Amino acid sequence: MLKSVFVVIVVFGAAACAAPTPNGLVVQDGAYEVEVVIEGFERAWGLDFLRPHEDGMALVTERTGSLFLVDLESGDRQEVGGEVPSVVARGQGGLLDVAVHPDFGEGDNHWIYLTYSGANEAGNAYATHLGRARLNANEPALHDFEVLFVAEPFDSSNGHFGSRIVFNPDGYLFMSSGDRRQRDSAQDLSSGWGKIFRFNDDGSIPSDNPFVGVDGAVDAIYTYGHRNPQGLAIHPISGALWQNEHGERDGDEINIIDTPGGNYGWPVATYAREYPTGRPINDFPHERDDIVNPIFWWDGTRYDDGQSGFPPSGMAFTSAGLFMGNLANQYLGWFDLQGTDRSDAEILGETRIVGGYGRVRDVRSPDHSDMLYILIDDDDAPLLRVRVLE
Ligand SMILES: [Ca+2]
Repeated sequence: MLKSVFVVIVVFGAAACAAPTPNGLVVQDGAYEVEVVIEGFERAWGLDFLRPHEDGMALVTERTGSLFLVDLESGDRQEVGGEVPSVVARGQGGLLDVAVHPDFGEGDNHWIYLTYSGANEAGNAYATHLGRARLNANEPALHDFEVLFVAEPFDSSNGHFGSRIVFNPDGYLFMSSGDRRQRDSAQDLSSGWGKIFRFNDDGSIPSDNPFVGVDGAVDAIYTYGHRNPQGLAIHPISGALWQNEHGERDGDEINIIDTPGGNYGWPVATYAREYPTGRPINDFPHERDDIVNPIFWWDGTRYDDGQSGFPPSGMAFTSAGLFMGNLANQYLGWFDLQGTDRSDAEILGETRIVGGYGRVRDVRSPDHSDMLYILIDDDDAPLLRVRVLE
C-alpha cells in the first residue's frame, strides 16, 4: 500500500517563493493567503475555539505557562488569570494543549481542558497531566481547576510528553502521551507513557474502554505503542480520530485511531531507524499481523530534495485536504488526501506552504472550511490565519 513515488507538488508560474525553510526547501506561494492575526507569542503550543457560542474567540497556550483569550477578528488578546495550573516549562514540557468542551456556553458549561507537564510533590520528576477548569471569559480567569488524570510514572527526563487533547463527535475526550524516551514503556499497559487515552468529559473512564478490568492496565488507555504523538484531529466525515507521531530517524507516521485496544507498533514494529547507525529498530509494521499499521509514513524515501522525514505537530482537516505543521523544516504541509477511512484513505502528494515563519506547532480549523489558524513555536512569534484559494 502507498508504495508509489511521493511527489512534492511545485506549481510553476505561481508567485515568487516565500522565504525558504532553514534547509533551503522550496516552499510554494500563490495558492493561499497568510495573514498575521496576533504577534508576540512566546513558544505558542495549543489553540482551540470557543465557537459556536462565542464565535471569533479562542484560547492559546504558551509552553512557558501562560494562557491567553484571543479575539481572532480584532487581534486583541488578554492573559487568563485565576487557577491556571503551574507547569514545568523545561525541555519539551510546559503548558501544552487546550480543548474547549463541545457544549461550552450552553447553560452553565464553561469547561476548558489543558494538558501540561507537572511536577511531583518533591519537585524533581514530571508527568503529563490532564486538567479542567471553568473559564469566565469576562474576567478572563479560570475557576474550579481540577486534575483529571496523570500519565504516570513521574520521571526526571524532559522529553516526549505528547500531548494533544480533542473531543470526538460522541463527546469522548482523547489525550495523547509520549514514551518519555523510554521505548519499551509504550508497550507496557501499566505505564501511562506512549499511549492514547479516552475519557468521559468529567475525566471518568468509559466503561467500554478496552483495558477496563484488565489486571494492572491503566484503564484510560485506548491504544498503545505510540512514540511521541503530536497531532490529534477528528475527520469531519467519518468522525474518526486521526493522529500523527514522531519516529526516530525517519518513521514519522499518520495513524487512524480506529482500533480500540490496538497496538500501534512502537517500538516493536516501526519504519524508524536507529539514529547513530540507520539500522532498523525492530520489525517493519507490514511484517507483523498484530500491529495496527500507519496509513502513511516516512521511511526516508519520500523526498528527493534533501528532506528526510516529516516531524509533525498539529493537524487539521479542511475542504482542501489535510494540513500538518512541520517542526524542524518549518513549513505547513498541505496533503492531497483521498478517501476517508482505513480501507480507502490515500495521500497522493504534498505541497509545502507557509515557510519562513518558524516551527509550525498547532494547526486548527474552526469549521473545516477553507480557513485554518496556525501557531508558530518561537520567541515573539505570530498566530497566523491561512486561507486556501481553490
Ligand atoms: Ca506506529
